[in-house]
Amino acid sequence: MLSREAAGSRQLPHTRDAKTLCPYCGVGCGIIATTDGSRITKIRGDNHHPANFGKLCPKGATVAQTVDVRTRLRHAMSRSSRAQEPSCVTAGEAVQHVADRLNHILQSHGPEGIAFYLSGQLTTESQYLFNKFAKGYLRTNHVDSNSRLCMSSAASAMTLSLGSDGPPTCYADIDLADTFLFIGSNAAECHPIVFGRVERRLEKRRTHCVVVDPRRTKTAESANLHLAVRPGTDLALLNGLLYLLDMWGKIDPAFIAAHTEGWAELRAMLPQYPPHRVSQICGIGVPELLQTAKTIADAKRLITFWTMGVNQTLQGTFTSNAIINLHLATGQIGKPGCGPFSLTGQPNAMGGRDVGYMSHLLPGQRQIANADHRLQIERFWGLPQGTIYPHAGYDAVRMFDALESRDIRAIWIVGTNPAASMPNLPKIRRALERADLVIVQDAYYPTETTRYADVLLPAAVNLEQSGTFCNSERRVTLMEQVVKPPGEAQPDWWWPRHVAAAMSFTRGMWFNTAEDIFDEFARSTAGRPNDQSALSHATLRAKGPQIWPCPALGAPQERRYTDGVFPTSSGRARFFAREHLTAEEKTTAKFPLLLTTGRVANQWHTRTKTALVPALGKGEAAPSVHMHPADAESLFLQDRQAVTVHSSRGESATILRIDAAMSPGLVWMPIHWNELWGKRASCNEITTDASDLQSKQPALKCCAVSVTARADDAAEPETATAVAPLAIVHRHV
Ligand SMILES: Nc1nc2c(c(=O)[nH]1)N[C@H]1C(S)=C(S)[C@@H](COP(=O)(O)OP(=O)(O)OC[C@H]3O[C@@H](n4cnc5c(=O)[nH]c(N)nc54)[C@H](O)[C@@H]3O)O[C@H]1N2
Ligand SMILES: Nc1nc2c(c(=O)[nH]1)N[C@H]1C(S)=C(S)[C@@H](COP(=O)(O)OP(=O)(O)OC[C@H]3O[C@@H](n4cnc5c(=O)[nH]c(N)nc54)[C@H](O)[C@@H]3O)O[C@H]1N2
Ligand code: SF4
Ligand SMILES: [Mo]
Repeated sequence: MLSREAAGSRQLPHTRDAKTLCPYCGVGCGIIATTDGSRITKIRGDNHHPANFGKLCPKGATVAQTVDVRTRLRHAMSRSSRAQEPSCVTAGEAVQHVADRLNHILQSHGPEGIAFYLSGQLTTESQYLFNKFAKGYLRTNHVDSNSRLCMSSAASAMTLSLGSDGPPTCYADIDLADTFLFIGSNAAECHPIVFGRVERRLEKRRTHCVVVDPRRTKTAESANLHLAVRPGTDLALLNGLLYLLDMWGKIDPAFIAAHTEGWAELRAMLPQYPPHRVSQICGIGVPELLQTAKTIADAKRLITFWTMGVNQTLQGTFTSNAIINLHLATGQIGKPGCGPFSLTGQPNAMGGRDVGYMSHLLPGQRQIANADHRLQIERFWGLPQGTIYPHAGYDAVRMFDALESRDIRAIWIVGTNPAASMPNLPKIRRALERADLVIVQDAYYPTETTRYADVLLPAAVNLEQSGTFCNSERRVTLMEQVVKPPGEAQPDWWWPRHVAAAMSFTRGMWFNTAEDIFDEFARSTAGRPNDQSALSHATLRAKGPQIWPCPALGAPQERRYTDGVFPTSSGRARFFAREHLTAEEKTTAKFPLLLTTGRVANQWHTRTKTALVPALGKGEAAPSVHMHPADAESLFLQDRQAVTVHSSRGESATILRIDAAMSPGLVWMPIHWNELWGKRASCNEITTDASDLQSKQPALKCCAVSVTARADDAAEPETATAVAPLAIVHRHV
């Protein structure tokens, strides 16, 4: 009954080179993988790929070591009660089981009882099919993704200010720019190949770099100027910079008059941000502020990169709007070598946003709340008018709230590990415990989330399938399949395709290849701001990676908005006058320190892959909380001492690291070490799920905590080897 037409059974030629992509970050580096027919024998950077021109960082270079490993999920598993351990079932049995249980929930609770939590690490084809299955066939809009924790603020700001999601810039602009501003981005560790390109540019004369980050990061070390702002104060900084630029006559009145709206209102607000006030709010000196403003005023070509230090704050959308304000006011957009450049976190978060895998979106940058957009997609999918439910579904945080309150009964989690990566984990665990049905589709086992699964579906990783990813500069690359997936693992789209068939949703879900799904997706974007209708797997194979917009009639655009026309209702870009609010979580006598969280260069998120590569575990390979020497001294804490970090939500067991890169009063924890490493090791035991009102993105970058010595050695995280904790649990399966 089940077709094995997908990647698993395709005949693959023996020794050969295949063009594929790095599965890690949004830089989207091209890889040439050599295979002997069954194994990957060599990985090297693709010299012709415009994202990396042959370069790879240590994660990308070692990706072959994460494929054929003991911790791969090879077979489907299921259980009928949580009291049992899951046992292996065939793919056919798993499909039928999922179909029966979803049918049951549809009948007892209606479509709104079912939710999907997807990932920016899936192919566009898989993201598209899950979204279509849920919104078009099951008729639930409770489809969200880990992009809610990641890109949501930048995406909503680009849509509000410019009329379309997706950055206006491209990587080639880096080679043309003379000034770089990094706000809340540690690109040296998180987007290393892009940052390398910036560093090469900085070797040239008359180039400048300013980094705004509360920590002295590796990125900050390469900069001419580092502004160690207080967390959550970037909006005040940006308003203060624009105030100075305007006062100095360093704005572009002609651009403002011809291509924008809302300047008068914004300009009227700016005098509230004089240097002395901004310096107080941000905790930086007036001279540094003036120097930054002068650097920007003198810039002929400015690129502003921003990521999680902005997006994961309560004013993430407004701060992103303010970054765009700066570029609109100075006319530094739509021209070579300049523009606001939101770097994408995950390798295919841009593709996910293009297919509309958020609870408020439909394919082709369409909005669920827009009746015309719904009708267009209903027609396109061949569904009766009124099929798509007219209201947005729950965002990620609200989705888990609804699971806890039993509004939602079933959740299908694909390619993400919420029991480690969501804020306020004590609540997430309660939600998963209370669910009637948890389906976890992952490539590895165990993860922090698999322990809650009633059904486990094995997924192929990207080197085992063909499909597309779209990177930070909006470039779509075709990944060729390199090796076969293990056991009964399948490309992610295969599972909803077959579950849909078992639920008798055949028409419209009957795809047999990723190529067919891509063709439909590409057509869905025709005429939209993210038009990719000229693309197909065949075109991408023949012509190489392509940037969108790439309409069927017309040339692709590396740089958007070169004509000064924006896809808003008026054709003008919009200024937004956004006030800085002191809304981030406040320190108290009980929780006197601010915690921020983030990444290190050689680990990837919850480490299901990077824990498998011993070379990446060298150096700082354990959970930690970093603290300024003065704070450690006043708390009588020693370097490498076992400590507990407390917040009003929970506590995290970790190791203290004294670190002069921290500002006094601020502590920092990496996100990579979670429950599989040690009990309560995750920073998300304590983070807040309070969210930005516009984007619904949680403020993962700032919460109030205290740090105390930990006496209980028994609860200390295991630190034997980087791989052991995963392997130990795995052996029990
Ligand atoms: N090595 C590695 N690379 C990755 C990833 C990974 O797991 N590992 N993940 C990928 C993904 S999905 C993402 S989203 C990106 C994230 O890439 P980044 O956003 O660069 O990484 P983070 O470490 O999360 O946060 C960046 C910086 O924000 C700072 N910050 C915290 N609060 C504030 C604030 O209020 N204002 C300012 N200005 N800065 C603040 C932190 O100190 C931190 O240095 O990385 C991608 N690349
Ligand atoms: N405190 C704090 N929390 C954060 C952040 C932060 O900065 N601070 N950052 C947030 C951000 S920006 C992000 S993007 C999230 C990331 O959080 P997650 O998405 O939870 O992190 P990953 O470890 O990448 O999880 C990916 C999961 O998919 C599996 N997987 C890998 N490849 C495939 C595949 O091809 N198919 C399938 N089905 N599964 C696969 C992996 O084994 C893993 O279990 O974390 C968020 N959480
Ligand atoms: S920079 Fe990102 S995409 Fe490139 S090799 Fe490193 S992790 Fe992979
Ligand atoms: Mo992310």
